[in-house]
Amino acid sequence: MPLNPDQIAAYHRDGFVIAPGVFATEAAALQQDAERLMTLTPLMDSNNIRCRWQDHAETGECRFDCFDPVIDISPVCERIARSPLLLEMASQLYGEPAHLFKDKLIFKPSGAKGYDMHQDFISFEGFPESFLTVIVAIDPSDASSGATEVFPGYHQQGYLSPRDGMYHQLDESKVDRSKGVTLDLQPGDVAFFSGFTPHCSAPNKSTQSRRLLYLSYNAARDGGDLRASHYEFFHNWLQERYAEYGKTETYFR
Ligand SMILES: O=C(O)CCC(=O)C(=O)O
Repeated sequence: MPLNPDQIAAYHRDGFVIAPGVFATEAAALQQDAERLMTLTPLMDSNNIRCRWQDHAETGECRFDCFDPVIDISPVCERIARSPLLLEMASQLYGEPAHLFKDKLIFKPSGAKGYDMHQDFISFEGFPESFLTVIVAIDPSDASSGATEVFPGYHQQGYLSPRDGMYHQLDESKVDRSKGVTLDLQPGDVAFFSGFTPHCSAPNKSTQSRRLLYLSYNAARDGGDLRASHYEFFHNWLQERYAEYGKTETYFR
């Protein structure tokens, strides 16, 4: 079930496209494995740079939010991330082979804050311009559960923040908020969006977690298989950023 020509054209025009039901038969296995991942409490340590944390939108309580990477601790996520079908779909968007670059599972528990406006591209040396992300929905994702909201067409302008090797939120004045499209997804649906597509998300106001698997790819022309070198660079970079705030005991496990 690869992408059809209309979906490929929509991706290039809008910077995103939804493909419903691609992993409908894997959704239950994904949900089960996401439950198991939440039992890996020894990994959930604020010094473990595999973990990301997010505040509760109302109480301010800081809670576990994300494993990045995830495929090395989840066989189901790895099977999907490296599935010939997903690689073929990403290749269709590139017009050449695609390589897995990055993988994370965002749990977004009930009440978790959203994400500010940003583009996923980050100007690390050698970071692929062809970076694109595939969301594989594990739970229903909609406006009430804090779905990702994308802003069509802006990807054509490229990176809209300084190329200084740092992470930047996107200056809100660069994006018309009224143009946002909520990625309404059911378990097993997938959405593709460009690394240059501005996006954000609202808090999860539902009573359930909103779990999404985020898989990012690059085109072969951008350096081939960069996943291992990306994580090596990214982990060093993260540890340097933490150290700037006096957090020097970090590790990856
Ligand atoms: O999961 C969300 O709510 C948004 C995540 C996101 O934008 C990101 O990880 O780049």
